[in-house]
Amino acid sequence: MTIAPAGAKGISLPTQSTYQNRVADYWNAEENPVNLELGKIDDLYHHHYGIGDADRSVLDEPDPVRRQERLTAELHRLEHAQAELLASRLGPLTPDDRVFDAGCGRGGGSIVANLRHGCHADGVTISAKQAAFANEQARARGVDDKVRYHHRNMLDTGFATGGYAASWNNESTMYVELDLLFAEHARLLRRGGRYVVITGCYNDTYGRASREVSLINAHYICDIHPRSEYFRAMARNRLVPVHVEDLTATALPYWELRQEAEHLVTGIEETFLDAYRNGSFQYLLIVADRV
Ligand code: SAH
Ligand code: GPP
Ligand code: MG
Repeated sequence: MTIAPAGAKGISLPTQSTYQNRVADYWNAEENPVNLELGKIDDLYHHHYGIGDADRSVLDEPDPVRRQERLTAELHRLEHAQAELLASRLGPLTPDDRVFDAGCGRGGGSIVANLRHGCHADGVTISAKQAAFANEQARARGVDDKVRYHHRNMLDTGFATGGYAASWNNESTMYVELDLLFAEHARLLRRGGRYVVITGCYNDTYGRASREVSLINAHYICDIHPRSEYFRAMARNRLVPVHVEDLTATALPYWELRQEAEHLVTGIEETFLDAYRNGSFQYLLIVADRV
């Protein structure tokens, strides 16, 4: 890997790949109402999908403005439920503990972890704009002493070895090579630390990546891994699963409702529904111990 000098202190950082530059461009430019309008509700900005049963009665709301508001709020509730599920799996944590949020987006996940556990959090995103936005949110909430966001590569964070009690990826593994990613988590986690991932993966029993999986890859500029690769790469990197859950069925109501939200749709909704329904794509939770 080429090493480029990184400024006055003479620290060397690995050069970001052309692919990673394109991913950063996507997230620096991203302003979808489905993310910003939901986040505005309670200043928890999520870039993941939702889980659980949807209250579809919002669709029957007669007042058109109120209908939009209720749809937005219901989608946010489902996304928030996913963030809570992940945070609930981070294990017992104390306010002195530190957690690592790999691919943190606009920062909602780290805030949810801090609210639940009182812990310190370091979020990392390849987008400078997201890191600045998330730090501003932490400041506004008054938690910037404990929750910090960094414009860095999650494969090479520069954070302290063994300094973390828990770490996670919430819908951010499809941007990186899993061996490199899990090696960095294993380095950062202390022994007995907890790693959690929620991700979309392609289903090995279907065969290779389906048309729908390829369309999702093109839409987000990502590269969805097969399910099997998660377990192989974890085993190679001292991460031992303690809990695995197929969230596919519980992920469907979110997409069915989102498809009805004309003020929020991005055009990828039908593809997700097809991908889940034809069995080529799965929504997965894996909880692992760092041994
Ligand atoms: N986990 C967040 C955001 C998921 S969106 C949430 O649940 O809300 C995917 C995120 O991965 C984006 O923030 C993007 O910037 C980040 N990302 C992609 N590749 C990355 C890399 N190599 N290093 C750090 N962040 C990366
Ligand atoms: C983030 O959500 C989307 C991803 C990280 C990429 C792909 C995820 C998979 C599970 C395949 P977002 O909230 O930014 O997306 P949207 O704008 O569609 O809501
Ligand atoms: Mg979204």
